Amino acid sequence: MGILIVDDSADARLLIEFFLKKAGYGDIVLAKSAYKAIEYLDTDGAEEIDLILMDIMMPDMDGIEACRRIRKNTRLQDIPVIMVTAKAEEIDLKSAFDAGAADYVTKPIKKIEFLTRIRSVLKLKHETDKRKARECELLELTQKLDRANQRLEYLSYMDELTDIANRRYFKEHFDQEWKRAVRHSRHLSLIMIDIDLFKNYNDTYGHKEGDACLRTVATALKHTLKRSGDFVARYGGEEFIAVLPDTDITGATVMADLMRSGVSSLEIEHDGNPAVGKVTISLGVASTVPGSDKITSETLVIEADRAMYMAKEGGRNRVEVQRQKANA
Ligand code: GH3
Ligand code: MG
Ligand code: MG
Repeated sequence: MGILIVDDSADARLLIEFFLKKAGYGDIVLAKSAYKAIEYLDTDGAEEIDLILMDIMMPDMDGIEACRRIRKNTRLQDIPVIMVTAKAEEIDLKSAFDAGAADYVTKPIKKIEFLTRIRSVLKLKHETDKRKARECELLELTQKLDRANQRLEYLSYMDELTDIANRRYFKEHFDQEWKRAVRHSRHLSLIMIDIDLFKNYNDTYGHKEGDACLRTVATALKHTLKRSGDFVARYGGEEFIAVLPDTDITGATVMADLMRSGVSSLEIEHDGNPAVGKVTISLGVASTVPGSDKITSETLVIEADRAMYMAKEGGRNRVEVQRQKANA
């Protein structure tokens, strides 16, 4: 617990130091002018000093001006200042409190009163420090909690196995894109993607290999999408879905075929897919200009799904497009 004594009189400094040492305060720093005191506080004193005893009448800078400067300095403003003043200076008390002094003692110093005032100011400072530390802790905890919540929120939108968006994320994203497309009368396309004969893959290579395969396929699909607005999610077990804004059926079909050839070129062995002996996908494409016809966001998903089943029926490892609508 450090106490800084600021007094231009060497005798006064020594006397105050003597009282304090006798009362058990060991950490005492002496300054013979306000400038010296502020210089010390500005360098390394800010952390070490818990109380300043400041003489009012000093040449160069008086104690009141010094106190004002300390109060304005954000690093020092929590250190209480007790003014030490001669009786004749009582007129200065108002300006001392206006300058931010915590208390005052009069010279000649009466030991009991002096030590009592010091003790109570230090107690208050200690309590304020504790409260501030608790506030800091609380702030840190709140920030930690915020970060944890953000992470949880992120995780609740991601598929744990493949680390791409999950179905919940797809629904929210697709809904937003649908509304945006309605507002701007722009095309919106969906691609439904399903791994071919994946049950056989699990049966042949085991569930763990199956999981690894899902991850590889998900990554390949994600990397095929180049535009920043493009989006792919895991829709179910071995099903994925891509949302392509501002993309018509022709553009979406090109993307779907890039996905198909991308997965095929991974050359993942799949003996249970006898036609080609490797992992392939079947894809269904559906597209509309939302709001321009009777198609809803739900029916567009159904159409993409239907097209995907047509691809299965047509022999798998292919892209099928929704049946042309009358008004398309
Ligand atoms: P099709 O070409 O007609 O789509 O045949 P399929 O075997 O892929 O279709 P089916 O729906 O019969 O089987 C899907 C399989 O996907 C069954 C299931 O065990 C597997 N599967 C679904 N989710 C996961 C998963 O998270 N991990 C693994 N390893 N397999 C999964
Ligand atoms: Mg399948
Ligand atoms: Mg399936």
